[in-house]
Order: sequence, then C-alpha cells, then structure tokens
Amino acid sequence: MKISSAQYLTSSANPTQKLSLDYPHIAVMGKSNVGKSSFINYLTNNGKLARVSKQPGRTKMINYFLVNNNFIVADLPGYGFAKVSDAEKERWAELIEDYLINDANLAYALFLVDIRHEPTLNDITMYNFLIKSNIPFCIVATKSDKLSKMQCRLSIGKLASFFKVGIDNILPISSVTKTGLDAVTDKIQQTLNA
Ligand SMILES: Nc1nc2c(ncn2[C@@H]2O[C@H](COP(=O)(O)OP(=O)(O)OP(=O)(O)O)[C@@H](O)[C@H]2O)c(=O)[nH]1
Ligand SMILES: [Mg+2]
Repeated sequence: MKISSAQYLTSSANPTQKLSLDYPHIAVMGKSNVGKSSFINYLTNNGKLARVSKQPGRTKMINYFLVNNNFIVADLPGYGFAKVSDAEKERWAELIEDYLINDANLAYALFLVDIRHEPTLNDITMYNFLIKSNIPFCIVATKSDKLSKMQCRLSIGKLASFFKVGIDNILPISSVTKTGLDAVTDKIQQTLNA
C-alpha cells in the first residue's frame, strides 16, 4: 500500500470525546517511548505529523490522523512511564481502555514493543486485554536499527514464543533507517480489505 496523504484530525483527552467520522481505525499502542509517534511519521512519510518526544510520556491524548482519505490512525498515549502521577496514569488507562472497548470503528491494533527488551508487566496486561477483547493485532518490534540482523532474528523468535504467535506476526521496523514498513502496511491493507 502506498501512503499518499495524511493529515492530523484532532485529539481527545477524555473518553467522552468521540470522533464522529466513520472510517476504520488502526490503533498504535505501546509503552511510553517505544516509538509510536516516530512510527506514525515513518508510515506517513511526514517527519512532523506526530510529535516525537525527547522525554517519555509526552503523548497525553489520543491523536487521530486521517490517512489516504481511507482510514484513521490513532496514536494512543504510552503507558508505564514512571514519572507520571498515579492519578494521571489512571486517567490514561481509562482513556486507552475506553477507546479499545467502545470505539466501534477500531479495526486493528499495531502493538509496539522495543525489539531489544523483554515485554514489561504493562505490555503483558495490554496483550491480555487485546486477546480478551478479541481485537485483531500484530506486534511491531521497534528500533531494529539498534541490533544486528542476527540479534534481530533472535529477538523476534523470543517475542514470538513469549506472545505465542508465529514469527510472521512480529514485524521488525526502524523509523531511523526506515526499514520494515512494507510488512506493516500489508497488514493494514489486509485489514481494510477484509
Ligand atoms: N534508534 C531508534 N530510535 C527511535 C526509533 N523510533 C523512535 N526512536 C526514538 O525513541 C524516542 C521516543 O520516540 P517517540 O516516537 O516519541 O515514542 P512514543 O512511543 O510516541 O512516546 P510517548 O508518546 O511518550 O509514549 C525518541 O527519542 C525517538 O527518536 C527507531 O526506530 N530507532
Ligand atoms: Mg508519542
């Protein structure tokens, strides 16, 4: 799939603010600092679309982008950032959960994990939530530029057995060297065609 246009639509900071546009949604989720916003910029070939943060925990709302006038990408706030107050964490968790449960247009989730790290407890909670809620998803393993090809293969194998999925459901990408996008856009395309 070629991405020919992308625009920022709006942001929502609380569960009651719903988007009224009727397009299928692709949710981009994962822990704080994993590379969600960088990934969206890579996907849309627009380095300025989603804000990339030097400090983790910066995306505090769900940011919506319309892509190819055909589907919406939802940039979810990253979870698990320690330096955020408990009240704020609670608010993000509610926002993410409400979105995942109640947004009727949610078609697919791209679950981002860092290719270098073991999944965190929050990742496992998120994973269990996706399974329980029957939300179709694949795992996008970010920052593959940080590892050698051999190390990447090893990590992909480990992540696949950890999450009990085939290795074709773990997609390595790097937003820095711009590699791995085609496999992800193929998944999006399959979802939109289904
Ligand atoms: N080497 C490398 N660094 C990356 C990659 N993707 C993101 N980063 C860096 O990781 C940091 C966090 O990136 P973001 O895209 O802001 O991460 P995020 O998941 O949106 O973070 P929050 O919105 O705070 O949850 C930034 O310093 C990015 O430059 C990648 O593929 N490779
Ligand atoms: Mg972000």
